[in-house]
Amino acid sequence: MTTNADSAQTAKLRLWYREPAREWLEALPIGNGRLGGMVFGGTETETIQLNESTLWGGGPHNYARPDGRAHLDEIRRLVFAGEWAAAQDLVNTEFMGLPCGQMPYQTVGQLDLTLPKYRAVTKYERELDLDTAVATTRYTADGVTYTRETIASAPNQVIVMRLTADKKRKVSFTAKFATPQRASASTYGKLLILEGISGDVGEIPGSIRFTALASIERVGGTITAGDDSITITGADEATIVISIATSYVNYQDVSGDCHGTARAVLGGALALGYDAIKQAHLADYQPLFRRFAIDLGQSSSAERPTAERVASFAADRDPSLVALHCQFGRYLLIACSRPGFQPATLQGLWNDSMTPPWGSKYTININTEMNYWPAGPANLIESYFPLFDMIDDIAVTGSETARLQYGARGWVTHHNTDIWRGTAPVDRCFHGMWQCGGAWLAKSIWDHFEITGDKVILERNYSNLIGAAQFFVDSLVEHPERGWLVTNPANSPENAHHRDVSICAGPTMDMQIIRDLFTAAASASEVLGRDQDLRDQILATRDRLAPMQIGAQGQLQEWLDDWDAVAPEQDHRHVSHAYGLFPSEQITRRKTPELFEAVKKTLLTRGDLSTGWSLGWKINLWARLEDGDHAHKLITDLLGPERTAPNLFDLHPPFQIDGNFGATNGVIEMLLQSHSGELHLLPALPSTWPSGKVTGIRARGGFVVDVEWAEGKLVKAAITSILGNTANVRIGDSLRAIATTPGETIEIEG
Ligand code: FUC
Repeated sequence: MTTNADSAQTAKLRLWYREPAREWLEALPIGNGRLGGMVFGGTETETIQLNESTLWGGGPHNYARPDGRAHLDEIRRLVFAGEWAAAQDLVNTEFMGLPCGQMPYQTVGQLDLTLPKYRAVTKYERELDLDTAVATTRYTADGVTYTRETIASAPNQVIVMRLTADKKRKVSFTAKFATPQRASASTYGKLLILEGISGDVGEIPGSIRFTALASIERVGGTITAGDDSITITGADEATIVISIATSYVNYQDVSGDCHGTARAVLGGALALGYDAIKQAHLADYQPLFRRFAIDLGQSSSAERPTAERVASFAADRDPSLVALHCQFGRYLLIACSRPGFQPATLQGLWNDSMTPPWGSKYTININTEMNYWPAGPANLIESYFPLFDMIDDIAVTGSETARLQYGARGWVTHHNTDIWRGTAPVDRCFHGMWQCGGAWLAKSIWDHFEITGDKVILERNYSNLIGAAQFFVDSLVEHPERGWLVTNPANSPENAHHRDVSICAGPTMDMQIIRDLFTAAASASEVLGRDQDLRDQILATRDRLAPMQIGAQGQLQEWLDDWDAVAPEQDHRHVSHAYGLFPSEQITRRKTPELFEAVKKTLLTRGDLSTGWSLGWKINLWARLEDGDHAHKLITDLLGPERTAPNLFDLHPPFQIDGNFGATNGVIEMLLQSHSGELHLLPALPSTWPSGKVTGIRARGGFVVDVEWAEGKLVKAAITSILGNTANVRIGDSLRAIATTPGETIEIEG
């Protein structure tokens, strides 16, 4: 077995269409971690909608509520007394951030090309090749075949479109920027220039300046520049090189030289030319993408255009669409989470609006964490780095919030953050009064270590992990009747336990997340030989957390009290307390069989159908329940046109990228699980994928795993050990411990 995809398979790894995109959710995404483009591929006009990851509304701002601490004791008293409406009112008036909403990620605008009017267009096709990360549009018009290739280059930090024709002097167009931002467009020689400043948000003025440049290069023909447009006529070929920069330096500093940076980056790219930029792009991208390959079997539908395959997925159950969708998630993660830049937002990197849904921010009571679920298993571990950089910032702003609002050391972040690194509770108490956002993010530092064993990275992030734990050591309160240590005020994300109130103390998910955080922080302190006293304190505090409880219906209780049967929304999209089953391993089939049955009961009561990300989570949950057919049923719910756009973007609706990433990981979780110290091969194989092969899954404990199966049974597996740990390999009920040395590959026959 090889860890590289074979070419026969990668040839089919593309999204493709027989018509240009009429709307944004039909356009094809490209990205280099900082610049994003949505390519429409028209024949009369071409549009690339453009993003730069640091272009956000508003300006540097600290949202912490300076006098929040003064009201905390009374809020806590009301919560423990069961006076939820009063507690919620008090949080809304005295404890929410200032202002109590955060600021949105915004579009740069778009580059539009007006093309000649052709009499007849035939043989139209556009595609996004996932193996090369090149978007191509090709058609024949009036006897000439035109080709446009567009790439977002990470090494050169530009978006480049090359336009060619199979006859000389046939490339003609007029190019122009358009934007909803406050901006001005101009030209300078062969350069289109767009300069502007990001949007105001309430009282907070837009403060991020940006410069977008498009240099129009041509071979042959003529060029003429207007005030804000450039026209190429009768060229043999043309290349448009787009460079965009903003003045964002960090969450406190927006004084960067966007014009100088955009020009310098453009100059570097122009010196290379298209062929060299493309070669560097492939040399950079392909080693990342090709670390992992997946073949779940073929069907005749595989030859059809992508949107048709989505439309008929429920009938076809085409396994190759599942594999494509899984790989598309990996493509998107490479495109929107590159070291040195911003983490993936609710829309990754792609947003055409000034006021996108939920601000296209970071919702951290599930959505941002879900974005990073595949980072390890899908073998893109460096995708975590932008998240770790963001944690560096919110550990600082969050320590201010911890001090001012809770009188606690360490740091806290509630259910959202933005580019200004807001950490106070925002929106309404019902949604925002949740203390565990930073805790869940900090846990990813340990997830990275469990996959890689990399102590240097652990050391770099250690103080953030330990600081997240310190906050809860200081701020948990004793439950007056039960004696457990609990969060208060809290909510079980966004779910009402009684009509219109979510506020409570110690919901199950909080306890699970904090238990994981404490375990991670204590383990990290042990691995690095630091902070023994604090470690002892963390572990002693962990032992006093409220336990998971089974309620009257045999379900896993969502709250400390057994309110599940009276909660108004029985099918609520958040399945927060199932965190213990996935992503956590606090509930497993073999270690905690009663809780395992209880969480299954909870999921059955909640039902399957929900928003895209909720389905993405449930695929992983049913994989952990080792029920492959149920997990596949959820894939079917997700991959139909109601939850998957023609361009395979996940629909909440509207578009929200978490469901893409959740599903990518869910498919992997069906084929290999690594938790509880085991490598479990084919834990949840559905009957629809009788034969297949996956290569390059990264597993906890430091392994890379390839698995091949036929007739629903393991044929062989290859486990490469990176760290030399013992591989405890589970196949069904059998468990085998295999000693390994670093670099060794062990082969297992079915
Ligand atoms: C959470 C979810 C919503 C949505 C939003 C961005 O608040 O409850 O469904 O995904 O995040």
